Amino acid sequence: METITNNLSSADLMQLEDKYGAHNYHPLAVVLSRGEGVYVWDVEGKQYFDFLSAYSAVNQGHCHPKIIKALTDQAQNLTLTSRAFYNDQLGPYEQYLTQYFGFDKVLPMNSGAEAVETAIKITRKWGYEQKGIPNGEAIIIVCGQNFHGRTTTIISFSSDPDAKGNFGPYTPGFVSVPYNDLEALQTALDTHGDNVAGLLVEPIQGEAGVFVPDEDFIPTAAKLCKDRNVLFIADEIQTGIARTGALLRICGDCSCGATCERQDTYTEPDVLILGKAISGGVYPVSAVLANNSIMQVIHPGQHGSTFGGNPLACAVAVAALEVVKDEKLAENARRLGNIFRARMNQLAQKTNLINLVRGKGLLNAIVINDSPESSTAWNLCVQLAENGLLAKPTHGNIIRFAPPLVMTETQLDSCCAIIEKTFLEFKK
Ligand code: IF1
Repeated sequence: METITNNLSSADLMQLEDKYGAHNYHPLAVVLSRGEGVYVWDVEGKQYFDFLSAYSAVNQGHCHPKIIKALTDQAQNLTLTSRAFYNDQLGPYEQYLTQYFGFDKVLPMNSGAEAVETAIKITRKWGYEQKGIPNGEAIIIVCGQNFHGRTTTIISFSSDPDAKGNFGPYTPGFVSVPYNDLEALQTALDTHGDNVAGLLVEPIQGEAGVFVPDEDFIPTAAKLCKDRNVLFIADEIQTGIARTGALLRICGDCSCGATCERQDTYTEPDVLILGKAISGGVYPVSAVLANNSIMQVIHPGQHGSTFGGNPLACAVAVAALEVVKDEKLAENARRLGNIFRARMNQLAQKTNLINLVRGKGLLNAIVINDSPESSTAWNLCVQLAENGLLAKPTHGNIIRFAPPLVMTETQLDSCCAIIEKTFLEFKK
């Protein structure tokens, strides 16, 4: 069989995906073949600024040399043992990761959804064995407009009909409250009281359109949970790893980029869920972190996965997390994010296409002044690609802008110029 990529054009490659691949995505018509830092190139050699970063998985930039070296070095030795045996990478990785984020233990998984499912299982088991919830009656509170992955249990509590429709029967045991609504959360906690095992929440709702809650929402929600012996579960799969200008979004406005002396802005979660950029986008790595009093509910044979904690994942993740600190990515994301939002708010004064600019660090979105059903946001992204910048709408009329955190101010300036040019020349 011919090698798959011998001089096939973008059109050829898109046709292959259309013919042989499930149609579970609707990508922009761009076929990428190389990535380096903030840049990607398509099959025909056109260069783009990547302003999506694989949905915040490539925070460290495409093919970061240190992370790639860790991957290729480890790949020469040992890639997978399963957990039937120990391996020489897992213990050091677990020590590094738990000390990096300040928890006693980690349960290593692969995809973000797997980590969310893991957190749900741990929370339920803790509810029964530690909190004394009657078996089978544990409730986990979630927020409307959430996105936590696409498994059957996770979409069971989705409010997105596309994500949920015709995938039933659904997993019970979830109660949804409006995001950023402390009163509704308090009511749910009061109504379901002793049966609530946890609250699962994104510190910023990414897929919902980079919805940044009120400053007091996360800290107060965590306190309401603490007061009622309910686990506060932070899904930082998209907002974590320096993306929002702090090591974690729940660090609030501290940008030390490390596990500092927990500034008063830090909200301590009982369970922390990480994914995506924990590996710099080089390999599927996710993790659930918690202290002993919670993680102790899991015993041999009760949870795991073939690839969870594999040597390759461990080596890659250590390198990827070292890059975050060595290159001060949290500080850079904070600084450049402020510049970006200022530039976009100036642009909003010159065009009627922009309703709102919002975000934290380098997780930002522009709400387009058109209906979610319109194709304006999509067409703007098509034009942005034409002009050399890749971004994609989330829900209908919202464009997410999330470049790799290694971007320089000069590169950001060029990207803002492309966005300004595109918006100012755009004809609906
Ligand atoms: C796709 C969305 C973003 C996540 C949070 C868990 C997961 C995700 C907060 C699951 C994953 C990805 C999935 C990806 C697109 C992207 C996404 F549009 F789907 F919703 F970022 F907003 N928690 N988000 O953001 O992690 O299992 O994917 O590793 O195409 O589905 P995963």
